Amino acid sequence: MSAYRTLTAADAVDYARRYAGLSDPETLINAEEVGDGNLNLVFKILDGRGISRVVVKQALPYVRCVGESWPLTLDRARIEAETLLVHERYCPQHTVKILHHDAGLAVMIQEDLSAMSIWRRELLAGRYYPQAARQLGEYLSRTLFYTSDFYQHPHEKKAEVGRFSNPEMCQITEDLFFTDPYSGHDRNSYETALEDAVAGLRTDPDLRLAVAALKHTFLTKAEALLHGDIHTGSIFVAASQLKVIDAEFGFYGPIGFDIGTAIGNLLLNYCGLPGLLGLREAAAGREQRLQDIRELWQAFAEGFQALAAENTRDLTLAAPGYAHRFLRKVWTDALGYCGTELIRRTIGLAHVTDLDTVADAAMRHECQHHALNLGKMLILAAPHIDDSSALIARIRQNG
Ligand code: SR1
Ligand code: MG
Repeated sequence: MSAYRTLTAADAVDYARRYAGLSDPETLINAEEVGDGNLNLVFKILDGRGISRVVVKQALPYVRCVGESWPLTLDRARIEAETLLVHERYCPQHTVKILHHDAGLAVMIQEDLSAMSIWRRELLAGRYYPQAARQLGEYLSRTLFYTSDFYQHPHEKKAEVGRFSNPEMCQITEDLFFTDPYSGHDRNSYETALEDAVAGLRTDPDLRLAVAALKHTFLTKAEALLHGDIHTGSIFVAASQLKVIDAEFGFYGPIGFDIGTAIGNLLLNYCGLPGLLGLREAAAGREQRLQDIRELWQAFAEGFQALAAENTRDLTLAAPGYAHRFLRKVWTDALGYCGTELIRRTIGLAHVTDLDTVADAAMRHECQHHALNLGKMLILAAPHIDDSSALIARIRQNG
């Protein structure tokens, strides 16, 4: 294990030459820093023809989008690499390949995905990938089933909960999802036009109670090894392919959190589309998002149930009908977490381009209000929304 130092572009090239396992390492000559997320350095490593061959990703010892005033654990790089390796074991078709990692340097080398596109960017441009939601549902069913108590031996599961203990990253989620938006934290960020709506979040006792329950579940329910931050900016898509990256928030938590975050990001796009594409153009995209949500849940739930029927190793959990009953609770949890993702991405520290890049201010505020109302409705009504058809009906009623 190496001692930590921040890599320069030249270091990153040298590192990739040594550790990427390429048959022609000497052809790597250049690095381009392309990190546009909130936390890390990301270098594409290019050969002499300017073709990106691998990606070197390094965690910085602080939150990149805030600066050195917010220090952050480097152990997140180990957690990210190890989470992706576990997820790759169970779902290689939809998980980025980790070629090498070093916990001391907080660095990993990943396969290059330049032939694919970030899903969020495609959704923003109104480009549709009809297979993507089903593939994401498959990724979620496989990674979450095989790391759950349905499959893992209780001793292994408990050891894995320890290996993936991720307190600093979980605290970011605990604060940004469940505390800041409902308590007027300085980190929140929104325009004055939203002030009344934001004040309403702080003063709604039923909402505060429902969010408290969601946070409590997040803190205590170690159901499976989650991705922990599965938004459309962490997913690459192509015509027939989908790959998930960026699992530094991985930990053993409630399965509904991953499902809800994923659905929440599809809904953020649903809310932003009229502002991004215009009302007429947005209509088709919105129908696609609703279809995506239906298919994501269906692929996840059917996949999980099929795996449970075939592969449940715990005799008690194998009781006929139990997996079905368990998934009902996952669905309710997911709707609540989906609501918290909509709200925190609209008024909290970390926003999404689906809403923020709407150029016309009045339209942007309308899209943002829509996201807040939808988020609130989902948090409050989650226990009364029985299935994806009922969810879609509620979304349509909400505007
Ligand atoms: C301080 S990190 C802010 C956000 O960026 C990441 O992508 C996560 O979504 C986190 O909540
Ligand atoms: Mg991320």
